[in-house]
Amino acid sequence: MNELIGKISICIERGKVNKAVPYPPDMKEQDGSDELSKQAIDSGIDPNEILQGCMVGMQRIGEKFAKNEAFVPELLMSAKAMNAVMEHLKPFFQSGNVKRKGQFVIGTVTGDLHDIGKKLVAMVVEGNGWEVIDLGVDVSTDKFINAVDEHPGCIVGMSALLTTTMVNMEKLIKDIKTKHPDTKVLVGGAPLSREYANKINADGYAPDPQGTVNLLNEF
Ligand code: B1M
Repeated sequence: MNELIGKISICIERGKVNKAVPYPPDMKEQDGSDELSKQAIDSGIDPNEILQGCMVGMQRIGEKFAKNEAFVPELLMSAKAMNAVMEHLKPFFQSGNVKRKGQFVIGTVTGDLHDIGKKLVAMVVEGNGWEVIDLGVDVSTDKFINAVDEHPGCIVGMSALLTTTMVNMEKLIKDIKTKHPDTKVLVGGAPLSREYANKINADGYAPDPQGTVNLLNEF
């Protein structure tokens, strides 16, 4: 792994956002994910590689959390560090295309507050020529349905990161399709699978942002 990307991974894992923030104490006054990702971009490193480095850091903090070696505040700092990188990556993923392919409504499902993956999907979809309406996190059935009312013909995307919230997707899909039978609903998020998507009558499952774009382009 490139040295800068390795350092970015560590910043994500440790929740080191920028030089000014004194957290974590042993990294005080060192560059954080903010400065390092800017340096990486300025030195011509592919934004996709920077993103891969971030995912490694997120994976590591997730594993520590699962082993009770890290707790929610640490996850929050990692999320902050990742958001700082995403601010620098946004222009690359969103650049270019006229928004003419259609409208994509996306939200993290009821009960779920994870939004980093959903934001990445939104960014890449937008960069591929779709208008994105991001409903945020903990999105209720009513909010999804209102968005479909307001954007007839849109395609809906749902994200879930928890095994306890992915189960909410089935009812959300049923309710949306009861009111808008022709609306296509795509689902994604770490605990999901194609089999699960089929089981809950989703119209498609995407493991990542590019997979979402590929599915959208098929409709
Ligand atoms: Co939480 N968390 N978290 N967390 N968190 C996980 C998901 C967990 C796996 C950690 C672990 O135990 N190893 C675990 C879930 C276990 C499970 O259900 N099986 C967990 C838990 C338990 C919890 C809490 C319950 C902890 C607690 O309070 N005790 C709590 C729940 C809060 C809630 O939602 N109600 C909680 C809270 C949080 C924070 C708020 C602190 C923070 C989120 C901050 C934020 O998002 N703004 C957080 C974080 C950061 C994580 C980990 C460490 C990282 C998640 C992440 O951002 N990954 C995570 C462990 C891990 O993933 N390794 C963990 C990076 C992101 C780019 O990947 O989101 O997978 P991901 O998105 C990917 C794909 O999944 C896909 O594309 C993205 C890019 O490739 N994708 C889609 C995502 N959505 C899509 C939608 C699509 C298509 C593709 O639509 C078509």
